[in-house]
Amino acid sequence: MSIVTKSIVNADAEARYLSPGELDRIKSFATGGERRLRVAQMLTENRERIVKQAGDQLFQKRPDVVSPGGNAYGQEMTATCLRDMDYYLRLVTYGIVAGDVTPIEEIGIVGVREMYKSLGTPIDAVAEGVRAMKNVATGMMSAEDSGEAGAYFDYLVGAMQ
Ligand SMILES: CCC1=C(C)/C(=C/C2=NC(=C\c3[nH]c(/C=C4\NC(=O)[C@H](C)[C@H]4CC)c(C)c3CCC(=O)O)/C(CCC(=O)O)=C2C)NC1=O
Repeated sequence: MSIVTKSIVNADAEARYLSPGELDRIKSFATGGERRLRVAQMLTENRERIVKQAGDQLFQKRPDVVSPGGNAYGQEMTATCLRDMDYYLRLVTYGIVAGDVTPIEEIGIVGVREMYKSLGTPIDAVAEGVRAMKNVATGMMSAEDSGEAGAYFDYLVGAMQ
């Protein structure tokens, strides 16, 4: 839910107008809108390159996951692993557009530990892959934009610890 929807739901539950504080937060959400959309667009346009380069970095750091017996061993499993990274990059763009981590949390974090455990996927290596995507993606951005985007990658990494 975006801050706009959330504020309206809260205010209406109490049958009141939006408070000055809520209007202030909505104002800064609106003011930052252009930047957030620019960042999300940039990530969307460069998704293949970001996932590919970050995947290379991950497999260099964690050769165990792509070695025999590793969870991402073999062409098909490696492709599935890169697909998961692409899923998380997509969720980051949702968070940036919404200005809120809730969509990332609801789609990609709730239950993720149990899911990866049952798949035999080392979640710390998934977090490493997200960290690599952050490095590749923010390396392509201005300092201001990378601050905006970095926070959402950091949220994911933190939630996977
Ligand atoms: C958008 C929300 C969403 C997420 C997050 C998601 C993840 C997800 N990853 C899966 C598998 C997988 N995920 C990985 C990923 C990896 N293995 C590693 O060692 C690496 C560390 C890592 C890549 C960074 C692999 C290899 C599989 C296949 C495992 C298997 O089939 O045994 C599966 C099992 C079903 C399938 O293969 O599609 C799901 C549901 N699905 C979703 O809908």
